[in-house]
Amino acid sequence: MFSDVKYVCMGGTPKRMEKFAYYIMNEIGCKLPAGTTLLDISYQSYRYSMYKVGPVLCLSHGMGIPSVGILLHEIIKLMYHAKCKDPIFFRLGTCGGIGIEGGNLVVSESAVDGLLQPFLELPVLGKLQRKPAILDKKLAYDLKKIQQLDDPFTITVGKTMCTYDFYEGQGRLDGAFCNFTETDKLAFLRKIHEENVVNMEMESLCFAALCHQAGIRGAVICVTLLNRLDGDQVTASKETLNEWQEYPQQLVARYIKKNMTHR
Ligand code: R2B
Ligand code: URA
Repeated sequence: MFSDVKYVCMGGTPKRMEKFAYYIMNEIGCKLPAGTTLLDISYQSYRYSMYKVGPVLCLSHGMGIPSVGILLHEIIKLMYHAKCKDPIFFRLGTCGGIGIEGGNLVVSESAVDGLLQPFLELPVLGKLQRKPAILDKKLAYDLKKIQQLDDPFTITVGKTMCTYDFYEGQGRLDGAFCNFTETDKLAFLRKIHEENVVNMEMESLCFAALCHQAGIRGAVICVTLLNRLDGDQVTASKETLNEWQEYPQQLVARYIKKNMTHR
C-alpha cells in the first residue's frame, strides 16, 4: 500500500493536512473514483491524521518535539517495511520570524536548540544522547530556487531555533508567567539574530535529527506569523492566517510537481 510513496509531507494540525491532501490531489492530477472521498487512514488511532494521495503521504505531527518524534519513528519504520525508495520528508509549518515580517517563508538551512546547539539531546537509558540536527542544504536551496516573481511571499534560507516551549522558551512575556523583562527579551532575540537565526518554531531539531539518522532527505518550510522583534502576540486575522498557512503548501506542491516526472 505504501511502496510508491516518494514524498512525506507533515504539518501540525489534522485539518490543515487534510486540506493539503485535497490540494495536492488537485495539483498532481490524482483522481478519486466517483462518489468517494479521501480517508484518514489512521482515523481509528486518534493519534494523528494520515492521507495518501498517489506518491504523497500527508500527516499531522501535533505540536512540539515529543509529538513529532513519535510520528517520525513510526513513519521511518513504515518507509523501511514498505521498501520506499529515497523518499523526501517535508515539514510544512508556522513560525515566529526574527527580523522577517509575517506572511513570508523560511526554509531551514539548519536547526539549533534554545542554547544554539546544533543537535537534539535525548535522555536514553539514563544518559544524554546527542543526535546531530542536519538538514539537506541542496534541498533547501532547490526550494528557494523555485520562487516565482508573482509569489506574495519572500523565501529566506537560514538557521531555525527550535524550542521546547512557545512562551518562556521563545522569550515571550505574554505566557502565564515569565521572570524576565522586555529589555532581556530583545537582547536575546537580537543576539540570536546576530548568530543568523531567522525564525523560531518547535519541531525542526527532532525532524532534522531523525531524518539525518535515517539517511532521509528532509526540509522544513515555515510561514512566519509575526516578526518577533516587533512583539509576542499573533495579531493577524483568522482569514489572513489561513491564507498564509497555504504558502508552505504552495511551495512544496510546486516542488513535487516539478520533480515527480523525473524520479
Ligand atoms: C509552530 O506553531 C506551534 C506552536 O503554536 C508549534 O507546533 C510550532 O512549531
Ligand atoms: N510557532 C512558534 O513556535 N512560534 C511563533 O512565534 C509562531 C508560531
